[in-house]
Amino acid sequence: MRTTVGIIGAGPAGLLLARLLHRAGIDSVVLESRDRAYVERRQRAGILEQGTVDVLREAGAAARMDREGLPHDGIELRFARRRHRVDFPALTGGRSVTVYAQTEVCKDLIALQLAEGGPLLFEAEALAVEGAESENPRVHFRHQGREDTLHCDYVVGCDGFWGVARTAMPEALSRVYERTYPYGWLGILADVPPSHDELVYARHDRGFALLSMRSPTVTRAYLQVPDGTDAADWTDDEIWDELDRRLETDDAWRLARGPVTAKSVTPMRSYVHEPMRHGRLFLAGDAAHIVPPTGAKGLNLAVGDVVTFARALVAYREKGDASRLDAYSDTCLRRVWQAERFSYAMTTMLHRAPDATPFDDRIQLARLDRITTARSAETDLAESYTGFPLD
Ligand code: RFL
Ligand code: PHB
Repeated sequence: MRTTVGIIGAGPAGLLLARLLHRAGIDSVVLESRDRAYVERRQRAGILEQGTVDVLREAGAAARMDREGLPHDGIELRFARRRHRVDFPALTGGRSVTVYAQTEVCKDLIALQLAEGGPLLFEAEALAVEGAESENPRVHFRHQGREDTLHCDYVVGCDGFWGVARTAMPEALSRVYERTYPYGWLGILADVPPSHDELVYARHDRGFALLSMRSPTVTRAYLQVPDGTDAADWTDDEIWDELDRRLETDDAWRLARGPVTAKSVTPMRSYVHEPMRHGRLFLAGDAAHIVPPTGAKGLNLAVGDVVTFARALVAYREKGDASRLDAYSDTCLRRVWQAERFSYAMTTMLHRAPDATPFDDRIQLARLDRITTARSAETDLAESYTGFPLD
């Protein structure tokens, strides 16, 4: 099998890249180790930055998002039983975000790819990438019990944190920057209308809580839990009771409860692999970097990487200008580190570490107080949350 761009992984990064290349007249093949139903059901991100929304529109992949996505002009910070709304458009000159689940973005892109694009092979597991330094890198893969080789001009590893592409980077060149956190998120989906019309990020002495949504009738919520927690250890009533405590306010606000339809625990980490390119092998999305979910940045970073790659490849093919391909890693990493900074800041401001001291608590409250009283601090949050420009 032969193609111009071999794409490993059909998460948001791989699927959007295939779509962008198809629109630019460049052929690709996507290899995905899981089956279609699994990829379409995996519960993950929920917030699309303005730039991500714009890219999906340009890619002709926004019809359902424009109908069903929920535009949000702010978030609420909750701490010390107080509520503070951060008004995005007022602070950023009109920018906002959209609530539209990653599952739906993936379903839309898969349907378009199968109808209009190049091959998208499910249950096709990449085993190894070879020849990154040569003119024709190769991906060895297994599909329907048979081993095969995909010959490419470029390989883009969009295969997530546990993928195979990153392992093809020479160890001597690789640098890893990493931090794990001593807590995770217990996430639920519930059949009940969200209790607030915007997302609520809460700092509480018992730990962080987030109230989000998937639609006007479905609530998504998260609780900070100790590392190693099993979702089955929490009954539905215990989850609602704990959300109630951590989201409490001094006013008449009340949390509505409903049947919990899904429950899972996510560990938290910050991780960056540098460089993001070696020869003709490029890494994009979670394959190269992970952020803790508190800043809602992971999916948006994945989108940024593949937009940068697609634009660079088009510039090279149309104008013979290789400078953007050469700069791929540096261009992406500048944005990645801004997202790492913001996600780390949000995480450490809102979560309570198991060894937190009264001093740490006071510093967290002072940081929140600063955001609610200094326009410069609030603007920094609003600009970071709604997203950095794509190059
Ligand atoms: P993905 O989505 O992990 O996709 C990688 C794909 O590669 C496949 N794969 C392979 N295929 C072939 N051969 C192999 N050897 C392979 N190895 C792996 C996998 O099956 C998979 O289909 O990576 P991608 O595309 O880079 O996308 C990244 C995003 O999924 C991720 O960053 C976000 O979900 C993070 N995230 C959030 N991001 C946001 O922007 N906003 C949010 O609000 C947000 N909330 C979240 C999140 C992630 C969460 N979890 C569960 C980690 C909330 C949570 C709870
Ligand atoms: C979500 O709705 O899944 C979600 C929203 C905001 C975050 C993380 C996750 O920061």
